[in-house]
Amino acid sequence: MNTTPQFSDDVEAHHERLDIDSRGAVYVVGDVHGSRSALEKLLATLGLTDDDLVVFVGDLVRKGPDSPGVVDLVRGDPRLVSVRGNNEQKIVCGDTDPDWLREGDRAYFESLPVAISFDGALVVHGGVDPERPLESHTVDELLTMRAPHGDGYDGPFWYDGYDGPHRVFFGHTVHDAPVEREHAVGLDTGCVYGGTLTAYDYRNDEFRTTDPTTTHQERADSKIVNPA
Ligand SMILES: [Mn+2]
Repeated sequence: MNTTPQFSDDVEAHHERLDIDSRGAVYVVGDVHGSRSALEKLLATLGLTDDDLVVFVGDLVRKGPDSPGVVDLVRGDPRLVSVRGNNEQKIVCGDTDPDWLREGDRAYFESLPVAISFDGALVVHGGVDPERPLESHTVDELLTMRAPHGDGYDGPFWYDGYDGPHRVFFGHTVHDAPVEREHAVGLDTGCVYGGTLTAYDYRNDEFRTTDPTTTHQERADSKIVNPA
């Protein structure tokens, strides 16, 4: 399955299609949330070469201790690319104006695509509603999808009902272990809540994860999903 996803014009304007044929290793990484030290540890574990590619599922910033440090790391390395998370979107829309925000940060977040795709893979921050065509989704829906017919963290979650055609890599919903389904791979393992930072090795179909991190924010257990 190698189909380019079809979006509405609004989303397509923020969709980046990547050709990974000439790339080496390809990783997809979960929500970093300003946890620069966890990101540095993960990248050291991956040992990237010049041809490798790392795609982040968004929410690079907010909640953790060093959002600017994470922005600098990702912006400064052409091998690292990210979709926009709802936390970047809040800054783009002016809903929040964090004190760490610097000249150029907002423009950088605005430059981030809402969707990145390659092969049969689709990377978005939130997810997709399994009962509606991809073309009908808005930018906000792709950024915040969690439980389309449920109530937030009570579920049922979108990925429980999704059977393709794309394999969707996502963050946004915190899990105590990565979600691994045929058509959905959930990578937010809560590194800012004392969990881990997770990468998915696309070529080898395996997860790479840091040790549990320092807790920067407390989170109720009811807002951490067990994917089993
Ligand atoms: Mn997040």
